[in-house]
Amino acid sequence: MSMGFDKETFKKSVLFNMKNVFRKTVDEATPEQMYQAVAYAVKDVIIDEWIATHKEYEKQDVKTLYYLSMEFLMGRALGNNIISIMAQPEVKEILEELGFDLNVIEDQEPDPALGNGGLGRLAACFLDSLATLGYPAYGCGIRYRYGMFKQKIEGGYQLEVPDDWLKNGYPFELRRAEYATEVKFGGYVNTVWENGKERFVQEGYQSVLAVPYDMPIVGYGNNVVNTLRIWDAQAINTFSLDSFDRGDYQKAVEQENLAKTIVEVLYPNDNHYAGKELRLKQQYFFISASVQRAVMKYMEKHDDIHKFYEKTVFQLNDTHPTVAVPELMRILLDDYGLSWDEAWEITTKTCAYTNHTIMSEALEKWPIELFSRLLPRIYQIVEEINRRFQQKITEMYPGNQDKLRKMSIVYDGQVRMANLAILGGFSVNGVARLHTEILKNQELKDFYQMMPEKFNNKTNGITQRRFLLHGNPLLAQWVTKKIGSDWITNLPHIHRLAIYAEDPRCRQEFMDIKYQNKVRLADYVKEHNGIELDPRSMFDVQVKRLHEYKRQLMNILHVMYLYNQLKDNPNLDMVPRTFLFGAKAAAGYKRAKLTIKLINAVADVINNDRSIGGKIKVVFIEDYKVSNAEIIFAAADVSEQISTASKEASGTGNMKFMLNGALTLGTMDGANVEIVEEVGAENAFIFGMSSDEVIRYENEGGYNPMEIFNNNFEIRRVLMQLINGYYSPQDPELFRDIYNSLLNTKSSDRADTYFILRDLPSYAEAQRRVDQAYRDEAWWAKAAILNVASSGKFTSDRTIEEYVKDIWHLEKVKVELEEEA
Ligand code: RUG
Repeated sequence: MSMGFDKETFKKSVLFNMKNVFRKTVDEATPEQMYQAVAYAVKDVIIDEWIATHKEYEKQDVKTLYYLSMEFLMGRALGNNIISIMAQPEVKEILEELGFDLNVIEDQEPDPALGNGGLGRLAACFLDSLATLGYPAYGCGIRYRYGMFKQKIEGGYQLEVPDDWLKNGYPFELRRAEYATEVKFGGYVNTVWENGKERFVQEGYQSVLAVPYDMPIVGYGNNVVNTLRIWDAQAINTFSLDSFDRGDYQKAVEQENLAKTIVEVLYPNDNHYAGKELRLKQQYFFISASVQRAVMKYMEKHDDIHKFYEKTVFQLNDTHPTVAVPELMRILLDDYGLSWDEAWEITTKTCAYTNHTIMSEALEKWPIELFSRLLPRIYQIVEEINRRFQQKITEMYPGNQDKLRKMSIVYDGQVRMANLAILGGFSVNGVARLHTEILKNQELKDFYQMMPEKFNNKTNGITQRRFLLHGNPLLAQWVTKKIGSDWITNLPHIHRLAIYAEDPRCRQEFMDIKYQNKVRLADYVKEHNGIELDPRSMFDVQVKRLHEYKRQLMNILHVMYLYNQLKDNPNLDMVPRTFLFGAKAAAGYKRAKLTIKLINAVADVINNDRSIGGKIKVVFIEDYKVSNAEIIFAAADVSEQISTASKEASGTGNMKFMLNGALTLGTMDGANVEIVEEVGAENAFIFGMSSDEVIRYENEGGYNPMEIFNNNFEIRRVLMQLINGYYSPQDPELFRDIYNSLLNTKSSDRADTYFILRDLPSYAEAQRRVDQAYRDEAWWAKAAILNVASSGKFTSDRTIEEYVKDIWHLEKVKVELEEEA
């Protein structure tokens, strides 16, 4: 139990909140009101630790990490915070005494879904690990009024429903009006002469007030509470008659509108750059506010801005926060009057960049016209950075136009954010070993050749505290019973489980837990989707964002193939299997949305066909999000990680499945490579082309899916079913686009861009191995336990320690709470 926690005080605090916030007694309260009352009581406990942590940071004058990210996919806070203050049994008891069930109360909390997928969830796991390890850090982001949309499935189609997560207020946040900061857009740059020096001033601009809201990030059992600071926008001049009189009416209205729209909504694109002006406004908005605040905070305690980097590090989570580079330059040049060289040295010693993708469609390239109009002074600085860099390229590679073309920051009418991020910082990292190698040898080869010392790998990780301790309590208790609780803060200790993989009784216990978790998921799906699942069937799961490169299409094509086999031979000997899908598609991504429709259409046909004796079931779980993900991982037997090799930078879902004892069915892509290395290829099912093969085909051509279509009857039959109305009798043409994407060069640059048909036979073969293996329950249980036991490397605690050692150079801080008098 946490030092600051006292059961009686806590109970009183819940009752007090109920009375003061809702004017109710406990027996009149709804579960939602109870959730709020408990959440405020938890915040009460946390707040002392939060204050103590920041006091300690100030006292020790620590170096601080600012993790700059457009996305933080936090998931619910209440359950996690109760676990972190180590008061779960007590809070559960108190609630029972008051007639409530903690699970039901936790379910009242909206998922703060300020992120799309892996990138935002990684940021959330990192914050958890930073606090648990005791490192001084802020997460800096945007307080989107609407987070990731809620997904409804109607008639098999995805519908997007706004996520009004702040509707009832959010108990854990604190508004910090005292740190509000002005952010300027547009206008023009004027030059003024001051003391014989040229100074640049932005004039005629519009501005908004960035107002921070702080959320506590509670370390596990160590009294450390860090901060996620998300910025809201407010109009600076609220509309007034005064301004009307002065003729500023138009401007006042515009500023009001700007503030309203800027934080309105999270762009729901994962791994895709849409080039929208509002998105660039969002980026500059939260970056300018965060960087200004970081400089101000530093200057409150120090007098020499030249040493800023000794106390501050900015980690850029992908290119989205890259304007931090020219923004810091602007502050140093214009506000502190530093020379270019001084400012550049400080900036490049402060910033570091993480690359999360090689997908070219995700590369941010802003048109100069837009960039310079919105951020005139920032653009001037970017131009100067570019001019100096081009000079350096020319010196190093005289006459080499190719280098200039590839490496310039401003080129061909565009500002290339990745190039700016690489040049503007001291570190560039990929997120899994394979991914970093591809960056060095392919995508960023020219930069690697010029500045090899910047490049490093940091294989992603996940927090075991959310994805095992909180998400899978039965397995967590079992693990603790076997090996003690060290794994909670030291996941590699989980390796001690390996010996239990040999013990038949332990195997049985493990499978019983898996079964109970499958029942829990079945209950969830029944309640939320109205579909019955058979927990005795094998649960084969693919949950992640919907994207062509992730190849949900290959999965469903294989289900169609399997169904044909069963129709040909109803006595086919196969283990009953439930294929579960969960995925949101970006609202504008037509083919992804059509794939969701296809999955649901196939589900409709198969689930209603009694002739196959329930051997296959297909289920699309609506609204995949962090809170139901925890339930899904715990219940999975098979983890589908089937991206086209080279395309998934790392993946982190793969790690969450492994930690929960699912076996990976996957390609040699992203972190799958390292997962297989840890657990052994014999305890996973690997198939498909290697990344080298994929890259070779991409560079040299030579893949013709038509050949597969012509020569493989089974595949041809499946593809024909896409266009003969087999799954869409009302509209046989419905899936034509998917058919075309696989076979018809006209519909995309290259038919079957993601090598789905090419990998399908090898995938089907791997699926047959899965089927065979599952029949041997003892073997399966052993392999599953070994997966759990081998997951130690994939804790985000390890990832954070590596960032600290190689990039951030932070010191651990201990926080002691003063005993209350
Ligand atoms: O697609 C990548 C995942 O492979 C990776 O695990 C995750 C965290 O590093 O980031 C995902 N990602 C990449 N999300 N957006 C991007 C590009 O902006």
